[in-house]
Amino acid sequence: MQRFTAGFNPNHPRYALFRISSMLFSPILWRSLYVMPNLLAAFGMFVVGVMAWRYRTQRAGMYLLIFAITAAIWAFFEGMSYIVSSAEEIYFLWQPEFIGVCVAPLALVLFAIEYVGYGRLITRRRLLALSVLPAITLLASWSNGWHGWIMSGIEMDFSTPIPTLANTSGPLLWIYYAYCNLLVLATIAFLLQRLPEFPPLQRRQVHLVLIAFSLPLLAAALYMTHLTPLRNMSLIPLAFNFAGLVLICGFLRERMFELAPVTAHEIYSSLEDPVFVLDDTNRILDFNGAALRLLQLPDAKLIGQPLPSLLPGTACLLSDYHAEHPGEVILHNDLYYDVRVAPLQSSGKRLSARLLVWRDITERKHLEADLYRLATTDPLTGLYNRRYFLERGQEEMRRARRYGHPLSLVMLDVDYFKRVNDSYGHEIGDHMLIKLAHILTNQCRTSDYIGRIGGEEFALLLTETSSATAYEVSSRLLESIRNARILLDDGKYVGFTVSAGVATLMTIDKGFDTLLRRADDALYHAKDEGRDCLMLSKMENV
Ligand code: GH3
Ligand code: MG
Ligand code: MG
Repeated sequence: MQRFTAGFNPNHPRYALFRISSMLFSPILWRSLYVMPNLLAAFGMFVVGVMAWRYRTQRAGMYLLIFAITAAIWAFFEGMSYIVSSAEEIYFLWQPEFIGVCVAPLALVLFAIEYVGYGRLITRRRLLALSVLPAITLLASWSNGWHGWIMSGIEMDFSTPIPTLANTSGPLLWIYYAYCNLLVLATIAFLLQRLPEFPPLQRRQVHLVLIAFSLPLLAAALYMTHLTPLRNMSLIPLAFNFAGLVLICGFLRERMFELAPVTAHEIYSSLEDPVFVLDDTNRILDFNGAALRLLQLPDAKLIGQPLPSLLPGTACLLSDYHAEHPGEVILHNDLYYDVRVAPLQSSGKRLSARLLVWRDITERKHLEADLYRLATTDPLTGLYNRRYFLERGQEEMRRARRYGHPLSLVMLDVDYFKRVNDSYGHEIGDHMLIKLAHILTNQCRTSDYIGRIGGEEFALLLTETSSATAYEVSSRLLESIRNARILLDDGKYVGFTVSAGVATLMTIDKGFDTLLRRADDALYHAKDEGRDCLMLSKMENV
């Protein structure tokens, strides 16, 4: 203040502006302008790193964590380098700073690719290839004293408001800068090209990445052309930090880790159900891994092949091009599939291609078959149970009436079965019932129905069979049963007989139960006659 001439009062409010401008030139303020943004950015990135720690198990989270830590290191040491004032000290700080310089840009690019759902493109090999130049640059930065590839000379620039390291980038650093810019540019170009593929919600995320990525590009351009507002102050670490912050904001706003966009292809290939895309002549245009396993053919042979020639079971399903309803396909190896056919659409436009989604329903089919068997048959003999036999009987009766065909019913009951149980035990009794079931099954036609309708009572429904034929058939059956033997535990054999009653459908039969009652009456008649014999219902003549 002594420099001011007498009569000039710098404390006068009139000179406030002057006072402020002279303060602006104070070295401390200048230094803060270089230092503070970097320290703030380092702190910001540190916070981001803490936040990203939670998500480190996801790949995007891991890239973000690596980016945040290395970007924080970068900004912190960049800030520190404006506090020290000798070239040696700055150079010393560059050693740790280069960890950030060499890792953060790549980590941010990887994070952005993962963020927009193209993480599958980052294979281990590609990652390795992308890391080569950053690794070389890092090693070179640590051994710069020998070759000067990173900094061609280490000298201070005193023309800046505070002493800074002169911008003397060596050849390798130029190459590395160009590489980073190319990486960022390539990512931008890739995203721009793919932008139309993204649904609107995810398009916002891509826009965010594009905005964030243009910042480091701008900063690099300014630094290279010496156009930074503060001379020799690199804005690149700030720009990368800021880009990271923009993405973090997106993350907070859209909770992107929960909503991480997934591309259709990823869903498609990770599906456990086989999926095919066919053209309008049913040739395969695309397929997923599960589809390949279904066909058990080499990958290369599939594209262009007509699906019905590989899987004949699909021919019927695919014959109607406009059918969209699901169909069932049974493959040769007894596998059941539910196949859904859907036309492919692209932005509202129908394409001449169809999507086939297969679902393995073999287990369900087997379960259904088991349930059906349990509901319709008797577990001991495997014959139809009473309920199912009556159902079939009613239907056959209606059919016989409609076409005027004969229909006969035979009721059979094992004679003195209680004695068999009492003398030889229940197990032998069961064997006897199974044996009887075998004889009935072997001697009847497939068009006949055989049911176990009581403990030791059986019924035969003989379709297209007159009273006389039914009598003949039953006589033969009784003969076979008479000759059958059951092996006992002591090696001896025991035989058994049955009594039978036969009734043939007549106009007086109101329903199947009437026919059943008549056959039953005839059976009791046979029992009364001394058993091991056959009686016709009283209302019929042979
Ligand atoms: P009838 O000649 O008059 O028909 O005499 P029966 O002894 O055969 O007739 P009854 O109705 O008195 O006895 C039938 C026996 O069948 C009674 C029951 O314990 C037995 N039984 C019913 N279901 C089964 C089965 O699933 N296994 C065995 N072992 N026995 C059964
Ligand atoms: Mg009985
Ligand atoms: Mg009996």
